[in-house]
Amino acid sequence: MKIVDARVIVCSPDRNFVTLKIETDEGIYGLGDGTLNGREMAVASYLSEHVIPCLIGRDPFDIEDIWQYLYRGAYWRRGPVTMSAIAAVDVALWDIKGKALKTPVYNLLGGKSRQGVLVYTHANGKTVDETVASVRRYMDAGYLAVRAQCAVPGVASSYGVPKGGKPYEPAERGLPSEDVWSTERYLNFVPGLFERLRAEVGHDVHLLHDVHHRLTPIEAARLGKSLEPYHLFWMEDPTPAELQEGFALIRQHTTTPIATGEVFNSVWDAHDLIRKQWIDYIRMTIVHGGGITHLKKTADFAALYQVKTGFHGATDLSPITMAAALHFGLAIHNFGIQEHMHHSELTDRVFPHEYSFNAGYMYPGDAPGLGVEIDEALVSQYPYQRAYLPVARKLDGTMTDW
Ligand code: GCO
Ligand code: MG
Repeated sequence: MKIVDARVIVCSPDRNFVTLKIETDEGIYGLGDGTLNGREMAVASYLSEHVIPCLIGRDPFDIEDIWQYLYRGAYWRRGPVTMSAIAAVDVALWDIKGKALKTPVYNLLGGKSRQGVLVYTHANGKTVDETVASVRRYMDAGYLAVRAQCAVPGVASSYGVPKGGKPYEPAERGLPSEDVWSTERYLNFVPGLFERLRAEVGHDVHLLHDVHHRLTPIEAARLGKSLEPYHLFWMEDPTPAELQEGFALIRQHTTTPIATGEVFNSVWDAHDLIRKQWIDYIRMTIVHGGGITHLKKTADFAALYQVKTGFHGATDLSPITMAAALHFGLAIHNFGIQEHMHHSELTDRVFPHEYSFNAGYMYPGDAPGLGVEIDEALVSQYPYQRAYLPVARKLDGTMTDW
């Protein structure tokens, strides 16, 4: 089999997505996701200008060799743009191989290790009451694990809380909006939120919380310690992870489990975090971490240190990545949990898919390959629209981590 054509499709059915379609001489094609929120066109042009010309004529079954060719062959390694582009190719090739062999991708990764993939979704509210009600709604819908975010009093536009009654969506069209942030108010508020949640929803549901890279290690240590009575499933991104040994300080003080890595793009970003057991869950994403091929190696490395996966699954990862993550999560042994943030109804129509949710678990379906399509006629009605993630400033105006 040979690759005869490849195309990048950038569309915006409620939000932007970058999709790579690779076609073969046998009529089988594969789809890969290369969406990088707020930097979509950088990946699109990396693919069209620099990657696609090198793919034509290659055997799509040589997934490992093509991965190494694109990674080592670029000389300039790593980074979210490069690794998202490589991921788009890699995932499309796994899709092709599954279709050619007439088997779902999870079978190519070792087969089923479990019957379903445990997922968590996002609850939020402008007040504690609203957040409690939102968690309850998702529990009633069958979720066994729910992330809870709440507006912090005195901090306008808190992370994870929607504006204007719409579902929460990280990126916004137009130029970046500015959020404000106060560590002091946040740290004083969050323990009370979880105290109330446990009192109201009991102890069976898994509760998660995303700190979104906003604390110093010692502040994160204080938060983790104060949340221990409410036994969170995890505290996510407690501090920016460039300083990997910052996590050692957090670990000295708290047993609240830690998840990090949604902005990582290589196993090297997590090397110390994993081998020193400073984290419990690795959140690297198939789309931003070089695809299934590189994430499989990362997960196997993490398994040696009893670190489990907890992959990022926000709306800025297309249904193609969601499907890939579900096949992956069904197959690997050290799967922990998968994030599931609902795509809009329009996004789901543009990317018809086989995966489904039932009683807290998701299932990738048994279609050959990944089981996701793209409706190209519909796509043409929703062209790319420039959009950005917000930026954040402290109350005194200093730029801080969003
Ligand atoms: C999460 C994330 C997202 C990110 C978003 C950025 O845990 O789901 O933190 O909400 O902010 O994916 O593009
Ligand atoms: Mg997060």
